[in-house]
Formats: sequence, C-alpha cells, structure tokens
Amino acid sequence: MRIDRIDLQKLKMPLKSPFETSFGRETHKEFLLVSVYSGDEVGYAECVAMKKPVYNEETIDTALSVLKNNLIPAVFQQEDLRPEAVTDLFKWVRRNNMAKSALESAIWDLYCKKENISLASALGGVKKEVEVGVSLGIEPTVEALLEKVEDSLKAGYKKIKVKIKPGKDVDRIQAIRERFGYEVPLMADANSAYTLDQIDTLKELDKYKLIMIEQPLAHDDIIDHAMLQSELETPVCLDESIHTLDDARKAIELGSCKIINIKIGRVGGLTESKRIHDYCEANNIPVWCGGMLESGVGRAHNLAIASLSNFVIPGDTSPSSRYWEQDIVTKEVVMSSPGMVEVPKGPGIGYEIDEKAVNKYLINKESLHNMYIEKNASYLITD
Ligand code: OSB
Ligand code: MG
Repeated sequence: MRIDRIDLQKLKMPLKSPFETSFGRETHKEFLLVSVYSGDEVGYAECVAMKKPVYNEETIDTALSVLKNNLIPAVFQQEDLRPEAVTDLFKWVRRNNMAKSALESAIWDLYCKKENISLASALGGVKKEVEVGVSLGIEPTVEALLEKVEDSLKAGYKKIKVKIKPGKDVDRIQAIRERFGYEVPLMADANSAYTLDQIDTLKELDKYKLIMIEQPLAHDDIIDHAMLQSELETPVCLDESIHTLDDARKAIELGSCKIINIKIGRVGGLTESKRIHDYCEANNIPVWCGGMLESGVGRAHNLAIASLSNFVIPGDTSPSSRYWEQDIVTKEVVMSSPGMVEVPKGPGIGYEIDEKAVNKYLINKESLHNMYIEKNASYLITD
C-alpha cells in the first residue's frame, strides 16, 4: 500500500457540558482529524493530544509539527506500507505517541478498508459488543455529581468513574455510596493529583470498595505507586504512567498496579495497544479502554480495540450523545442495549464521516501530497 495524500484538519467541537479534571476544565474539544489516502480509499483517525500539555507532554501543535516534519515523510517514503510495520517505522522518533498513534491508526483503517475487513477483526477482536462505562468530571457540588451519577445509572452504564482531587474525594465517594449503595460499579480517577504524603486519604477510600483507583500519583511514576499499592486494598490502575509495553511490564513486575487503562493515543497506536493487551492477558492483569473525549472517529478505534478478549472491564467508550450535540460520523455511536455498544462490523472503523459536520467544526486544513516517489526530493507540498 502506498500513501498518496494526507489531510490534517483541525476541528473544534463544543462539549454538551464542561468536563473538569484535576488539571482543568474543558468546554470544547479541539483535535486533529487525520485522513490518509491511497487510491480510492481513505482511512481516518483522530489525534487525542490536548490543546495544552496537561495530560501528557503533547499538544495539538506539537503533534502537527511531528506529523508534518517527521512521521508523514517517513510514511510517504514507503512503497509498500503495512499497518503492523508502522510502529517500528516511527521508532526513531522519541515519544510523541499521540502524533504517532493518529497516523498509525488511520493507516490501519485504510488497510482494513482496502482488505474489506473490520478493524476489530484485523486486530483479533472477539466481542460483538462491549460494555461501556461513563467518566464523570469534577462537579461544583456533591449534589450535582449525585444527579449525574443517577442519570448515568438510568442510562445503564456498567461502570461509573468519578474524577477526584484533594478536597473533592472522600466526601464525594461516600455520598455516592450512601445514595446508591455498594452494588454500583464505582471507581475514581485522580489524574495524578496526589502524592504519598496524602496516603491516609487514599487509604480512607478503601472502605468504599472501589473497583480501582486510577493514576493517583505522579504521571511519570511507577515506584511510589508500587509502595501505595502495597498499602491499599483498592486495586491501583495506571493510565498516564504507561506509554509502552515495557512500561506495562515494569509496572506489573514492580507491583505498581493491578489493572491497566489502555489508551491507543497514549501508547502510540493500535499495534502497541494490542501488545500491551496480550502481555497483560498472559500475566492476568485486566485491562480496559480509556477515553480522551473522542469524536466518533476515535471512539470507533476504541471500540475496535476494546473487542479484544482481555478488555474485561467496561471502558470510557460512551456513546456520542454523552459528549456531542452532533458528532462527525453519519451514524453516531449509540447504545445497542443499556450499557452496551456494538463493535462495528463494516470495513475499517465501520463508521462513515459526516463531511458537513466536519466542515461545521473545521478551523484549519492542510493537505500534504506525496511527491517523494516521483520527485525523490521536496516531497511536501502544503496547500
Ligand atoms: O484520565 O482518563 C482520563 C479525559 C481527558 C484526559 C484524561 C482523561 C479523560 C477522561 C475522559 O477520563 C474519558 C472519556 O473520554 O469519556
Ligand atoms: Mg485517567
């Protein structure tokens, strides 16, 4: 497969309601939509890098730069590109996993469309539908949070994840347990808001029997997390700290976590996601699919990877309507039954792009044409 052209479109979509985490409050989602053309097929993916480097070190602008200057030229030079080889093709570029993932995932979609197979089946997925959870941001009041929890339970979500930060933690979890009981599959995500100095607060959470606590300590730590896990009954799940299969192996060997959240973007693509999944499966570590407030495009990739067998915990792969008034896919992501979303069966990601909606949200577009093979020289033309 040879790539003829790649479009990079920057979109800005208003969120239905603001989403607050320990690193800030978002009212809009800005992201890059990557379209990869070969012959008459096109593959899509979205880059989940945020506007500011608060979740990881990447931003939309760093991703754009690395894509244009480093990754796209590497792809254009390949006469016979295969999706499973892209991770190695990008290996010389350090980190920048979200930039890598956006291009790699779009190439996977393109390849599957050419082969007329679904992305889920190409990745070795085994499920027809996946269980979904919801990730609830930090609400201004406990009462507002309880309302969101109630709505989410009514919608059938199979896991309720609540964002916490110091001062908005034990009281909130306690309030949810008091109102809705201990049957509710509940977890907390701290997005690195604590240090070991606050271990007493984290230990207090043990009595609320959470399914897990996600990334309580520093984004770049696996040592303190091992110490914390040895002191906690609640399983620790790592999100921010895991960028590669090697990170996962080390964290598991150290006992830093008992569960891993796999985000395709954070680990640099679908191939690395599958490797981490397989390693965790072999080592009895359950995984689940995290989210980055994706549009329907990223959501479709998430559903495909979540169809693999060791994704045994409901993911942050809620339907489109949880986030958007209008998504950028023609048939939006919906629940097939309460708490379940079908894994798309059509070729590639199995969702069609709604070009009109894309244009509505579009704030910038660049088309890069592959002139490398003909001209063997200045191969990037931007228009
Ligand atoms: O930590 O999982 C996280 C959103 C942005 C950045 C980090 C995280 C999140 C979420 C949202 O929790 C999950 C979703 O897409 O619904
Ligand atoms: Mg998280």
